[in-house]
Amino acid sequence: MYQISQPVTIGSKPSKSTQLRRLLESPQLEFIMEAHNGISARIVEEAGFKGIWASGLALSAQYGVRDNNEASWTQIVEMLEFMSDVTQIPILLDGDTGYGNFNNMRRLVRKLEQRGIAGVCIEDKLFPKTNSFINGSRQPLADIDEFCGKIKAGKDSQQDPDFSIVARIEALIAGWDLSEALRRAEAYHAAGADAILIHSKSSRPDQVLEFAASWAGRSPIVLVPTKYYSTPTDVFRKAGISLVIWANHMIRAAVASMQAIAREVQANETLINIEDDIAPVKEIFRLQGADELQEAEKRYFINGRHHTQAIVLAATRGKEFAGLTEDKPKVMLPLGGKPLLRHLVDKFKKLAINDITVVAGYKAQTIDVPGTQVICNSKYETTGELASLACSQATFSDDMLVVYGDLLFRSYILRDLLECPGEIIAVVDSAMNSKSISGSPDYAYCSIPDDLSLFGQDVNLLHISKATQTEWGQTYGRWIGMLRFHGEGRQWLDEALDELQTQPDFKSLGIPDLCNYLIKQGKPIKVVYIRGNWLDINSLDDLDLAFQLKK
Ligand code: SPV
Ligand code: MG
Repeated sequence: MYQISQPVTIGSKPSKSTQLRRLLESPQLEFIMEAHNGISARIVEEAGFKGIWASGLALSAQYGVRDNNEASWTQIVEMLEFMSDVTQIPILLDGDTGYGNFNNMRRLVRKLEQRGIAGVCIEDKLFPKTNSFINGSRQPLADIDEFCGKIKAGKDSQQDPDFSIVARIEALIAGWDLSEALRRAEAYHAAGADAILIHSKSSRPDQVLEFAASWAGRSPIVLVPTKYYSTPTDVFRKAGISLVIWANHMIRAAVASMQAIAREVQANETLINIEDDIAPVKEIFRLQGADELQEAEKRYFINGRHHTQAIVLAATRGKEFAGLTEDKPKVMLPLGGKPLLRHLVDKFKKLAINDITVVAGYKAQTIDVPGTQVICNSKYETTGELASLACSQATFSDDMLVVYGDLLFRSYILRDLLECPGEIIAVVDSAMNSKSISGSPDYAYCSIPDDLSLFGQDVNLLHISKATQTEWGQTYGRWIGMLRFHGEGRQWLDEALDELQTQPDFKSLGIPDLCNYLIKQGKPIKVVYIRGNWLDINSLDDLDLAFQLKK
């Protein structure tokens, strides 16, 4: 009886080669399933299989070529790399005849080990081979000694003691009898094969079961019941078989499905009939691991900039526009042929800010600006800006802008804000006589006035108020309705929102109240000064003015 090998582990999980060796040597019947590319390999793993059969037939078929070594061995190994990269379970390569003589076998084993492939199965036929089910009985077998040399060369080349070489006997396929199969098995076992695959094209399992009985457990036996598929699996179990390979069922499933879908769409020139029968695009993204990438993007730089999110507050109607906002909110008023919100979103996108959440309220369903995610503050009529912001709290990221939806500004303002250091940063316009003053401005009380320097001053926001005279002294500008929360600032924001939500006046609070609260809590809000070049749209006059800022 063969020995169960000692486990070799990488971290807490056994290496792929150890996993395969354990499957071969396990006392119970094990199964591996065919896969032929990265996505099918993932599907096989997710279904719960403990290993993958990288079938020569299926790999050739997915390239659209015949199972006659028409795909080069390097093309096979290249695909194996994709399969191995996306899975944790071992891959046993159907290595045909080893793609040449003993020397090609040595190189193959080294390359497979380098790519994390757990083992290779080689068959005792001649290169270039033909699939066993095509004129099998006419296929010449390899010379036994030559094939044994190939097995030895492979075993001598492997670096990892658990890499497995399975010797596949084609004697029954080629019309020889059981004694020839056993003679070969004995020789291959003596040459160092870790398991014997006995192949058969019979529709009944008698031949392979007879082989197994005669072999009497001298080494693990592997079967490929493609032709004798109706055999109850327990029969293999009782016969002491180690491993069953479901050898080509993923490619056949894919082909049947693709043929049906292609025919249907071609015939009816519509996707309506098939949409429910195919995997949603989302499922493809999931299998590709799109979520992991999104997480990684949050952790690492994108285009040289951290992942920045924009939250646009756009819940109000804009009553001052009377009939113009009868059927849509202010942010959807057209300016130069496109909605105000579109202008704002374009500004974000220009600076690679693509994660844009709009908090809507009044006529929320009319907010239709591609590239944004719309969240609704259903209580917009009775609540204020802070309640709207809280509606989007679940989406908060570690670098986020909070911006009023009726804001128009030149791009450099956003750029300056993104370049300004600080945990919380407010944009303050120091040009108090700016034409842009309309509505009721939010005056910013700051630690020092704008010195008009090109280089960033270190300025703290002390207070925001609609009043020009307060205990804070003099205002040095006007907060434009734009804030950035960064790093710890996001945490402060979360804490402040949680706390303020417990207060009875929460419904009526605006973003300036949030700023004042944070300042009171000792959280510094830095100021980036600008001089004009922005506008909040509060009247029809503002809309006219906006044309000048549009570009
Ligand atoms: C393969 O899957 O490519 C095999 C098994 O070699 S079979 O096609 O059944 O011969
Ligand atoms: Mg094959």
